[in-house]
Amino acid sequence: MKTQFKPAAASPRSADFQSAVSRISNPQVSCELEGNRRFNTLPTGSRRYSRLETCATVAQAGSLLCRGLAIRQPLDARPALPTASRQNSRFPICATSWCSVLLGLALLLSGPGSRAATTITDTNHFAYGANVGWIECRGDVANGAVIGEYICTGYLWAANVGWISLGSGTPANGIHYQNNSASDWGVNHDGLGNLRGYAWGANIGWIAFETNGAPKVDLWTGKLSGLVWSANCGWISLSNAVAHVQTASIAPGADSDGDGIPDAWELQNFGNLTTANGSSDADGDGQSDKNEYLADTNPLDASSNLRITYFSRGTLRPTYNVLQWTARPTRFYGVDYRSALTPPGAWTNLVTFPWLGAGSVGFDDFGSQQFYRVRAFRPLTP
Ligand SMILES: [Ca+2]
Ligand SMILES: [Ca+2]
Ligand SMILES: [Ca+2]
Repeated sequence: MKTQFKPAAASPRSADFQSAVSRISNPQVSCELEGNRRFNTLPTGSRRYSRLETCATVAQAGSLLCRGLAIRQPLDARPALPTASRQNSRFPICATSWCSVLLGLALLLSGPGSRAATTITDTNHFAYGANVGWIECRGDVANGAVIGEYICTGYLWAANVGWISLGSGTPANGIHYQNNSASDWGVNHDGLGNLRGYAWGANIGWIAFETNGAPKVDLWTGKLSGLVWSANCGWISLSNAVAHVQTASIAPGADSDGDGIPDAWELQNFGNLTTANGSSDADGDGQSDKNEYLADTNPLDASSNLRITYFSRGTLRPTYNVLQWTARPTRFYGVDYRSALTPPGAWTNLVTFPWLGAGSVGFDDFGSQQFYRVRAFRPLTP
């Protein structure tokens, strides 16, 4: 039985923010408050705890501390996907005129539908909220969280509060959720790793992915960090001392016409799905539209494309080379070399940079002749 409870008095912007973050980041702290129980690793027991009753007391006292021990329900005991029902909800920015409409119609959007398999790894997949316990970000795998290049979709699962949706997967403009209507809400990805927007849990209302909590995915490792905010449940951490959430890939999103370019990118750059195809070059700069997508360059600007812009040899010492190229902040880069311009000379990797937007490299080359190439690649490509 779930119990109605009021949202926590503390806000994400209060002076208690840092201390709240500290508590949530260390589950032991809250565990010690209840019967001196503690754990150092993820609990695997099958016990359940009446979290919402506990949370009610804590929330009314205006504290983010939770007095209960977070016990996650074993996966095989998960109930069926819920029908739409809402016990309680508070939208964090209800001053806006569309908010009440959003809350009402969102009831229709609460149940999972058919979705892509989760991108979350099977080794690191738990988030944690002091008031809600462990949150399984793989959901039931078939309906689990999907971290995409433009948007997130899929569902998280928490034994104490049920399913949490990251968005429908079909933003109105085909690119990003606008979070301004009942039919257009969800968590966006800005392409730099920052996750922003709103998730929805039928039992707990809106969950904000916003600047204070700074939820983010490391686009090299796939590790998520930061916190998200629920007015009813307080902070939920995506990584703490004993667990974190990690995505194995960044989903490119739907490609309705099958040309290898995601719909979102085509709509963002051309406003339609017909101008670009697998071989088109709209700006005539020699780089196909598909390659401009892969390098995140502007397909409508002939001066924007991936190319080597500078090479020098012998500046520091006779064998020292410097190579520079056009770089974008959303892409990783690697440099390869080989001694002959055409096969059978095979490309060998000189360096691959584990950070976004690298645009130059300096290195010694003792060979008499080398050819170099620069590759741009999308983060966490499946
Ligand atoms: Ca396409
Ligand atoms: Ca082009
Ligand atoms: Ca271009």
